[in-house]
Amino acid sequence: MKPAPRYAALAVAAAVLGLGFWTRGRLASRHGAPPAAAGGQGFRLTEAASASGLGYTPGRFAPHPSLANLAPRLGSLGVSVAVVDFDGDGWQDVFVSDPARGGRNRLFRNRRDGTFVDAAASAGLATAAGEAGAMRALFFDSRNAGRQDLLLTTSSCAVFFANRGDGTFRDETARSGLRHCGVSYAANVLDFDGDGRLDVVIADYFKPVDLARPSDYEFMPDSAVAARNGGPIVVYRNMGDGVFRPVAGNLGIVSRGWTLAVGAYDLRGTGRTDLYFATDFNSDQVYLNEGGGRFRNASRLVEDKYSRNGMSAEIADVDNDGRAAVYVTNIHAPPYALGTNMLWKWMPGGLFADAAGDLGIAECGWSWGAKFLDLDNDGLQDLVVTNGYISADPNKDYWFESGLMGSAAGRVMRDARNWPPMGRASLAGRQKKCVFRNEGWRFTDVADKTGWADDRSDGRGLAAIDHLNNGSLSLVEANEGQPLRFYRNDGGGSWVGFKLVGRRSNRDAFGARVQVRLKDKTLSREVQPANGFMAQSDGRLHFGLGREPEILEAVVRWPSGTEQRLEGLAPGRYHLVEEPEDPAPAR
Ligand SMILES: [Ca+2]
Ligand SMILES: [Ca+2]
Ligand SMILES: [Ca+2]
Repeated sequence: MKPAPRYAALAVAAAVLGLGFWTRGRLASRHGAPPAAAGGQGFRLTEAASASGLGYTPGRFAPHPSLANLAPRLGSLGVSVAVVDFDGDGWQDVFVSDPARGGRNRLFRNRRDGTFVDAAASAGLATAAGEAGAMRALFFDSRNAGRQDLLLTTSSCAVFFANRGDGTFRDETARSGLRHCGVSYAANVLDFDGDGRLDVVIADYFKPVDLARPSDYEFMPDSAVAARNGGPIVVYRNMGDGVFRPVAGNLGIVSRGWTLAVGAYDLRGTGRTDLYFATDFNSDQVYLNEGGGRFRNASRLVEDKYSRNGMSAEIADVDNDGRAAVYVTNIHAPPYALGTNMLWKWMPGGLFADAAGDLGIAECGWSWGAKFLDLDNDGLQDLVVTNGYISADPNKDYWFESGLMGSAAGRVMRDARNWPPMGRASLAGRQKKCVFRNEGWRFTDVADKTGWADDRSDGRGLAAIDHLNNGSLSLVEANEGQPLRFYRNDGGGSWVGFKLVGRRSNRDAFGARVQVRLKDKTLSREVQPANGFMAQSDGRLHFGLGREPEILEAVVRWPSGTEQRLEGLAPGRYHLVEEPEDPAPAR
């Protein structure tokens, strides 16, 4: 079993280094400050997919018949969800990929009345993946033109669709240079060289293999805990005008494969975007941005003996101290899998410390997507985690066979033909989701008091959306081969939001940070909507204001280094903030 002293050892190390290990919350509890509105009422979240026009059951990816023994597993990932305002009308829409080969994606257009209607066919995205299965969707403004383009990975090669600006898209895959071939569940963007153009990171899970027409069967991991035989991580530089090229030297990023999520965020307060790779069958990888296009491999700082199945990298300042932490989901299923979800925070002494256990968010079964968002607008970001792997016959499970192959490792494990047939067996199916309410010093799971209480889906991506532009964040949950779920948030409370438009920086403002100063605290968020697992959220920044709705000021730190102060901000609305054209001194 997992030894408890690890947290203690970290705490001691932190104390020795004088770091104050998550002191804000701890001091509050030690001094008896009452946690804000503890437990109790839960959130006002109602499942409303069908009622909202989001009723949709995506298909499953089916591998070649020669891989029938592993078909449930090889078809267990692929669905993704992306919130995007694709037609630029100021209302957030929802794209959902269909992993079935030759399947039809959905693009739910927001009808501005709480309902959606599918517009994928008229937009030209329904069959964007062609005969392949559609997987990770990533929308961004590749030309700084005010239009959201789509990078879509597939079971074969990625495709890139440019937004024409009239609600339709055209296939520019060949011209873009983004015809990346491989099975990729993970992709993100960052402007690594600070030229104002968003660059792309695509990370493959498997080594190059066509699961629909395999010529090589030795593509499974060769170890359950130290596999290095997966696919590459590739960084593509945006050359301008919608053209991308692989970066020479790949920023020094070494591929081990089996990446399931790319998290991007300024983890150290340097003003630069760092990269976190949630990694299956090994420990995670983290690369710190040293500026000038140089990244430092700091992966040894996030090693954990048991948590070797990183699925999602969701990043936020959860304790309102101005510094972000990376929440990585994992597999917690004793006695089979002893991993826990991690919350890695950069400490001033130059190490990452995990506080997931102390905060009560370490365990949520076989976890996939996770999302931080302030569901009740109390100024504290809450956390929703979805989970569950394969729900088939409830009386059969595949744990024994899975463990057997893991202990065999090596050549036996990596040859797909050696794996015992899964048949109708389940593996960690029908799990209860976690809705963690941030109490200020600890999180409490209130799923039972919400519409999530009965959700036993095979959950994958989780995306936040303010579909009514009223400051209440709802959630879309994509489930593998199962109906989409839409958790409508009918809560209220005071809030403020921002839509940032970069001028010298990338127009989407990826990497921009906003700090909102209130009387009793300062809230901090970064524009990074594509973190997490197989999901992209509303790209605007949303802040619940709690009981102190008076905003003293807000400070925007643009990726260009420009700082912009905003005063006299009214709560209860989104503010459009454009980056000043004239470079102002950073500070
Ligand atoms: Ca729209
Ligand atoms: Ca760039
Ligand atoms: Ca909250």
